[in-house]
Amino acid sequence: RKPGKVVKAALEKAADKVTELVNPPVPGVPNSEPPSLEEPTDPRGPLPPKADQTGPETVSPTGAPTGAPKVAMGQQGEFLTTSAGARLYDTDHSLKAGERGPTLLQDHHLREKIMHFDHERIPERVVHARGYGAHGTFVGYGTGANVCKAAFLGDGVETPVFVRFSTVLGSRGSADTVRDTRGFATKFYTQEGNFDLVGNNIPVFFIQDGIKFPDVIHAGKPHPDREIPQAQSAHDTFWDFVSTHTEATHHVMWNMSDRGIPRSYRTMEGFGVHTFRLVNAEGETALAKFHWKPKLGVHSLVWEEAQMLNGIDPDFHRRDLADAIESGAFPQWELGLQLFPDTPRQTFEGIDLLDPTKIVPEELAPVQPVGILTLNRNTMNYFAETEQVAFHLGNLVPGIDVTDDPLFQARLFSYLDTQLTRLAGPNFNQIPINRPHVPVNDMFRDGFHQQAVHAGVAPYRPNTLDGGNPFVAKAEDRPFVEVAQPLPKSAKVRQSPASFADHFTQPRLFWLSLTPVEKEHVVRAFTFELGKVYEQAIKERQLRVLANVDPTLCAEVAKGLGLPVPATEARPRKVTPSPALSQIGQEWPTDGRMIGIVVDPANLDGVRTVRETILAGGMVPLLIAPTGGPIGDSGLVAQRTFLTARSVEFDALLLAGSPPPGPDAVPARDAKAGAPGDAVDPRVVLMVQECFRHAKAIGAWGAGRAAVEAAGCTGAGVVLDDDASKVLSAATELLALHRVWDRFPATIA
Ligand code: HDE
Repeated sequence: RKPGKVVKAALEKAADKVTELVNPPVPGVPNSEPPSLEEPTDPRGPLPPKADQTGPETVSPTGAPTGAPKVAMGQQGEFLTTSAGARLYDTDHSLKAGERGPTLLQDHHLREKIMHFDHERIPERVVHARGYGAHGTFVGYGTGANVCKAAFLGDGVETPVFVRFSTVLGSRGSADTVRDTRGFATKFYTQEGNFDLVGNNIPVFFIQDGIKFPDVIHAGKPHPDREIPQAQSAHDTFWDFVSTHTEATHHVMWNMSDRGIPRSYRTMEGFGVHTFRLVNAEGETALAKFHWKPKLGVHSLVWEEAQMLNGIDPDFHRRDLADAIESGAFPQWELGLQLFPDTPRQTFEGIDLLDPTKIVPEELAPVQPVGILTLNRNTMNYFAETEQVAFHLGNLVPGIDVTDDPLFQARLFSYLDTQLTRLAGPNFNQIPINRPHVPVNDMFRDGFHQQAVHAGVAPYRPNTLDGGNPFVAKAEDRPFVEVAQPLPKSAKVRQSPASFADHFTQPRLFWLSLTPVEKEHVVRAFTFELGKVYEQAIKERQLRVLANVDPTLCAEVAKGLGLPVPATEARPRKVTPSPALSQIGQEWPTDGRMIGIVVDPANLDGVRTVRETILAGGMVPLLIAPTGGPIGDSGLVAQRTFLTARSVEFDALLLAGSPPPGPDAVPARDAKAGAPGDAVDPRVVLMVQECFRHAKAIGAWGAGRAAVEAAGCTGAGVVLDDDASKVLSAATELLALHRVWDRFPATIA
């Protein structure tokens, strides 16, 4: 009467039999599962997404609203299912012929789960593989409207954006604080389609013609035989290339300067590098260079700090950006334009605007702010957003057009082409992070990973079957129209204009614009990098290049390398320095700067007030104590311990106490009993010494002074006082200058 039950009972009996046969009981081992940890069994509704995790705007592949929930949330649905939606009752055990038997081929869930996992990785970007992204908004000031008709620059117009910062040379898993150029790519989801500004934190490039891009990258990437070194330029092939391509000198000068090791993405300038052509509503054109100016100022790490961070916290820049956004300290950059008349020669003050190895000093063409970018939302899924975002210089909107810069032109091909491999087909603009926020009505069809179900029968124009749709836009519908730029009267040639041959004037301009301490850093960086080169001939050749830039630079590097200064005919060119190129000498807001406070739980004098004042000033106080968690019953909590804290995390260090060595402290090897340092935990002493070496402000009050004394650190930027508030205000003043450079006066004039 009840066949279901009968069949079930028979099946269970048979299964028991099979189990017994295949998996005979082992004496002493119970034939049952170990007790599992308690887990929730009742399906619940989705958890509300965190405020900063609403994910990318999701419209349909054709741009029409989907009506679907904004974000497909993983781990939030009621039941675990297969990818085809069938509910699953177990995902921890494969289907086996008995508990100890072989796995059955029929286990669809096992095969599907492993198959999908096997294919989770996509090729990393061929350059800029290591990156980090965040969402935000751009608000136009309206000040650019007289030169550019792009709607997103209009007064108060708010446009969603996604920004991806990156290093260039390293693999996806490489460290953040390597010496390298940084990418600064912005996708503006404008009401006229996506505009991608794919820039760097250095305003010039290594090469003048895109055809050399594979060469410079092959030289910069690890050596092909052993695949070392990772994510850096301190090796033979890089210096072999740049010493034989003197057009790279300007970019190399920037890389060897502090710009190559930014303190944070939040303190980095961005540059569009190439000259663009802007068009206003009247059809008038102007040439322009794009700049991003960070509200927090331009700050860098010092080299030793950068090297230490690569080991201590390889995700330093990622963490810094994500933490700042999470805490509500939204980083901001102003977008600015340098404007030049669109003359037939396309030069400005003798500088060739089509040469991407040249800048135009800000003193000659001031950067005019046209809008502000705020990053205010972290990604919800790294892969879906940061990894799958695809930037392309050809994504332009009405009012912004290309120029004939030969580097720009080659990029126009590369950024489309590269996605075919990386994102596996031509439909990458249908991936949510890449979708425009306006309707898409292309006539592209089919292809791998097609997400749209296109209706209609006539994806061609003109047609009579689909009502003539889609129509081409008329002038009043604001289409993108290329500027009718006249072509030069010339034969086809494979050569560059004569002006491209000047490779040394601007590197010299850069060098002479730096302060002595910045120059010293450049010298040390060249000496370090060339010191890692094996081939003597390469070092000598690079010294000859430097002789063309500046005799002092060349002589100082030669001294460090222990090589003779090359004889040269080079006569220093006359240049007018551009103070805007220096990072030192201004005061900047201290918002978001990290201040470590070493505390001794036995004596918390002044700690609470100092902590609250730091927070009220928009900075981040981090209490460092012998152990983590609540500090006694003070209500204060230690966020760092002597085991987890290293100096490189902090912009300044304050000491409210000098805690004795903790139980887990390893004394210095050469420590003598009774030495002054003995009374203080050696890790605190090390922290003070490192902060001192890295020219950071150090302050101590009360018992904290003993730790500074034990570290043997005195002089500029070390503030000792009995009054905790006075110490804090002096340290904050020093922070605004970024570092205490006076501590180590530079020896280079
Ligand atoms: Fe790129 N570049 N590039 N580049 N570039 C790529 O595109 C290329 C250049 C820049 O966060 C690739 O989607 C060529 C200059 C950034 O996703 C690739 C040339 C500048 C990013 C490519 C250049 C840049 C890229 C690799 C010489 C500064 C990361 C993956 C003609 C203005 C974008 C990808 C992101 C990425 C090619 C030169 C900036 C291969 C051929 C100059 C910020 O298409």
